[in-house]
Amino acid sequence: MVEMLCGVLLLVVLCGDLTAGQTCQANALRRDCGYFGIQEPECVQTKGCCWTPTEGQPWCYYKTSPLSVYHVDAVMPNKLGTKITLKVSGSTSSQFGDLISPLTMDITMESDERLHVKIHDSNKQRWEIPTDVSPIGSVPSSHPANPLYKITTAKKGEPFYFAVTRASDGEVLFNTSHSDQPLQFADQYLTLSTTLPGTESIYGLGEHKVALQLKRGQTFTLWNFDTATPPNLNLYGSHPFYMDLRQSGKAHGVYLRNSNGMDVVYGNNFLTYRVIGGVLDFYFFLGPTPEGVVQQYQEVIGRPHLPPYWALGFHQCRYGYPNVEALSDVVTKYAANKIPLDTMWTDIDYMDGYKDFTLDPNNYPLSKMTQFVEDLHNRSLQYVVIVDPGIKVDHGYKPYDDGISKGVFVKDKNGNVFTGKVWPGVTAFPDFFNPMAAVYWKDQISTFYSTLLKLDGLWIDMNEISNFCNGQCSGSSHPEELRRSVDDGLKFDPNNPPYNINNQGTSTKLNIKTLDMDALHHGGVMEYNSHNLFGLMESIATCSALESVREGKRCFVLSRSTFPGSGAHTGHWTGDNHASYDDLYYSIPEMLSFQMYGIPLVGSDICGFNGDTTEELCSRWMELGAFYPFSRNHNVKGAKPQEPYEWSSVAAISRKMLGLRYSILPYYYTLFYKASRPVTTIPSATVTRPLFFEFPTDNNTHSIDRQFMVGSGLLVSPVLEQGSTTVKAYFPAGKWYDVFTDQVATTSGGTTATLDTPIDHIQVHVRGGSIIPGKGTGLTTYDSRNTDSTLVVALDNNGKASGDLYIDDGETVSTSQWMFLTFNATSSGSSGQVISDIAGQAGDLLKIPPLGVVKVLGVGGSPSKASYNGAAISGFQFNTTNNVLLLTGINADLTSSFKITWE
Ligand code: MIG
Repeated sequence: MVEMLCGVLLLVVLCGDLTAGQTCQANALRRDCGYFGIQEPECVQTKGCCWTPTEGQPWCYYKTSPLSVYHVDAVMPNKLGTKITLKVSGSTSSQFGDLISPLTMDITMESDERLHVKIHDSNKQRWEIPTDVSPIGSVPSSHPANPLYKITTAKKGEPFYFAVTRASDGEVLFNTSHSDQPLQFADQYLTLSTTLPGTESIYGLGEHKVALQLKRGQTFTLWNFDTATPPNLNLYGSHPFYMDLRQSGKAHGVYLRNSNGMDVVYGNNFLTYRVIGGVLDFYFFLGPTPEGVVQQYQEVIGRPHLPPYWALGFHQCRYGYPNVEALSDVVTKYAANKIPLDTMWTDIDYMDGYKDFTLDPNNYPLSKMTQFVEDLHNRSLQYVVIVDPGIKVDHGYKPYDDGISKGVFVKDKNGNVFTGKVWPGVTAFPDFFNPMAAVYWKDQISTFYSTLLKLDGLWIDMNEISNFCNGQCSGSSHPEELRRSVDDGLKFDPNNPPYNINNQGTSTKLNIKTLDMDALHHGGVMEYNSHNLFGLMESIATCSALESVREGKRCFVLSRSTFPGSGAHTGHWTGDNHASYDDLYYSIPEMLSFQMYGIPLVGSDICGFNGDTTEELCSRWMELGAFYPFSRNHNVKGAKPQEPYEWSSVAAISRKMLGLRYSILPYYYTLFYKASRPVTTIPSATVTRPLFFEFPTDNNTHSIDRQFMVGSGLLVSPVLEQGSTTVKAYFPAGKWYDVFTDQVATTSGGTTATLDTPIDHIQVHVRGGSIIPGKGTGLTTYDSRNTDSTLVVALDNNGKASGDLYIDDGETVSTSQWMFLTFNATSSGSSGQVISDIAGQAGDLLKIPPLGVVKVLGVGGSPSKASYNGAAISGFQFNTTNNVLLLTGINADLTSSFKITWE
């Protein structure tokens, strides 16, 4: 294009000159040439830039030249794909730095469902995410047999583009031949666009507080940042992954494996990546089901961690518990009110001067704390504390001295320890790129565990990294900090990249509330490139430290900052939400998005973190939160207390909803097991999921994010509005039963119903065709695990149902004893049966409580007796009004196959 312009317009002489041919293009991307407060004369006359006042954009901006285009220079097929080289024809100068030429594009057909396309500098190794931080899955040795995709590229000599289509129907999934926005690959600005049909639904690109289905006309910025969750803006974690669901119900996924800051612009017929470093490393997942896309993605980034069983119990936390007596008081009140509680938490309040790995000698003295934790353990409860990455700079404080002597702290550009400011004051940060940092971190956790408290898990906060200063804290912040550099030119400057991502919506500097971009990690890795990885790397070190210190028990880690791969090591809570109905709602799309990101153990602060909650809001939130995979009530310091027993109404609601939760934890735990498994004979799965995962061809489901499914069998429809006592619930096709009343809500589905849902209720329906394994309830998971097993068999319109159950000890890392059971029910008229099969097993599971109760919903005819392996079941009840068969006292041994029949 440049060549053509130069030729046709006879500007050949000028084409070699950098500034010649440049014009003011107000509608193109603007590169800021000014600073906050600059006026037109200085901008235009002194700096030779352009001036166009436009809200939300730089008013003073550089002139730009027409975009240069890459052409295909060579095409070389190889064993698993093709290698293509690209060259810029004409000038390499561009708006955001010189274009790199030549580039190499490696196309690798990694499996039938997975295509890998990587565009990088042919001559120089650029920054890439280490594979031991965020994995890349295994690459096969032979060409896939029946790829579900086709990739086409420009031919030698043609302007570059590539397109991915679905092999079965030729539908175009990704196509970069976007003439306005061709590939640009400069050192600090990499952009690529794909065209979209305009009728697709896009999900992902988190972490943001937005609707599940992303809205067009919005920029999704990925840059880990600590903020009290404003909608739309970049939050704590970065997940450069999206799912694209087409109207046909077929889905595919796109993962850009890149840790640099980026904007992803979603427009009417396009999606554009604007990335400020690294390489363009794309993975395409062909699905075609949404669940398939997620599982294929997780084959690359790593399977989710299987949490200990107790992690699925209820958790209570708050910031601002004044002392150990307050903690005991909470635990006592839970017990007195008979509200389930598995884990008590402590925020930074327990520390001495907010120093990690210490105890406040006055309010949380060691002797009392030891006793408190021992009491918890004696009652089969767990204890989790917070730990922040900032280590106080304080000679004589061992975690600091150790870090200095091992040389494990992040350095500034001059090689000195980088200092920020967090809760304890001036702090240094462990650098997990340094292999010694993992040793250092384990030492600290180990010492804390052996000399202070026998904790059961760790909560890792502030790991974006959050800093109270903008960059290094030395000196006060200068007004210049607000100015972006005006004459940095186009050479690599990590603190002032030529293209500003939309950090917090203001194109502000990258170092606000975090480190400087030239801070140095081990091996010369710059913060600029690795910023988004810190939380993931801390999660890896924390989980592995806990598993070694706690001798083979599965780690429990809860991290605020996450990245692809985090789910293998940690769960996530969605950070500082507000006690508001808006945030009650947003907790659903947030939870569902993290299922796609491979971090199934997720939930929001129940009853709301910031601000005072109300009795009504907390009621609604306890109802919804009882179904989050990770269920924790947490509150900010100074706000009104919100433990569920604070209101007798909320206490009753919590007993009812957590009671239900605990009674179906075997179902949740089985889902977690399936989430953690590679795709084998036991199908992998998400834990909670959007309705469209189960009903992709029902377009009504594509935008639903006020309801969700737990596994494939439960549909949760909460009240999310103040003052409302009804829910408009959509029932996809099928038969649906009310979990509380066993009544049939609809036999056909495809309908929206308005359901009465008073303040003490939430709508939960079981889908005909499912078998939900359960237990008796309990005040702890320990107690409920010791009760007899139960099965709810919800027959579909054909009289069939199926389900499964995973059982192990619930806590060891390499469980040598486990069992995976499948259940299948068939019936016709008044007779039917449930058969159990052992689909997988290792070792002997001794002392598993037997199956005590089977409830069958949707029974035809009117059966009069039932048997277990041929012997009559005496506890027989059939309710002719709602067609529910209840079998009790069955005493079936789960460790061998069995058959239960009725007639
Ligand atoms: O600067 O540890 O998101 O859950 O209670 C705030 C105190 C630090 C932020 C976390 C929040 C926690 C709080 N923390």
